[in-house]
Amino acid sequence: MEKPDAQSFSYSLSLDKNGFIPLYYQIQQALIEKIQAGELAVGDCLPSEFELARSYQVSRMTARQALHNLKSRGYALSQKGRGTYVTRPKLEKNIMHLRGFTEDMKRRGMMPSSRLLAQTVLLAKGVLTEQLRVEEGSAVLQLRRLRIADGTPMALEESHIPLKHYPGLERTDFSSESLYKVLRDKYGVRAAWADEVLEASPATREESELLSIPKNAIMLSISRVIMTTAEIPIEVACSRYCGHRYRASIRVPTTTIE
Ligand code: 16G
Repeated sequence: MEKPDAQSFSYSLSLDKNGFIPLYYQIQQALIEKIQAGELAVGDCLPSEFELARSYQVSRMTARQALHNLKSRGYALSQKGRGTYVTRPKLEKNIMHLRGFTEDMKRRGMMPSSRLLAQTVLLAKGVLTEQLRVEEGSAVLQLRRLRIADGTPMALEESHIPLKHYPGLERTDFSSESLYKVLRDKYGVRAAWADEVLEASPATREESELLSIPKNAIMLSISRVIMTTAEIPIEVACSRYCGHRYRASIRVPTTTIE
């Protein structure tokens, strides 16, 4: 089937201008339906604010709101010189689950892979010794990986793992192996809990190049220390996800309502 481009596409859907549903919402939903039906594919250009306003006979502010909502829901991204184009809807990461990237992607039916940027043995110092609860100078494996799903770069991850508890781990080929699978299968380690900090910050130049996103695009950063049931730190990590590809979710357990 031939795919229409933004210019030739017919945006002639008639809006219900007298009903209760806001016009921007009707436009936004019409565009989402076209994306979900495959009429607009990932990478396709969306009509500009001006084009939308003209086709639907609405104000530019209404058109802007529709495009803004598509972007914040992860269906589109704007880039200088390229306009607004369709992206994959955001993946929702349940931060209550201590799943590794490989397992998480497989459960979503996606094919995980990694590009290994660094795999080095460091000698622990400073704050790392406190986080990993090891002595100064203790050997620590440092991993930097670009995490990819179905060929799309999703995140940049840096992990530090104390080799004192996992001797020989540094000889694993982490361009193809899952860290959590190796720790579980070879060392019998299971994660019990983690302390996590979530933060938003702009992408650095290196990140924007590696993740193919605009410079300064918003990143969702999750830093964590993950522990065993015996309270031994397994990993100190920082995962930097593309903000337009990920969002975090959590189920808040019952507590006293105050
Ligand atoms: C997740 C972890 C990361 C860990 C990786 C292991 C978060 C925020 N980060 O991405 O710390 O290193 O999984 O993945 O959950 P792997 O088992 O595929 O190597």
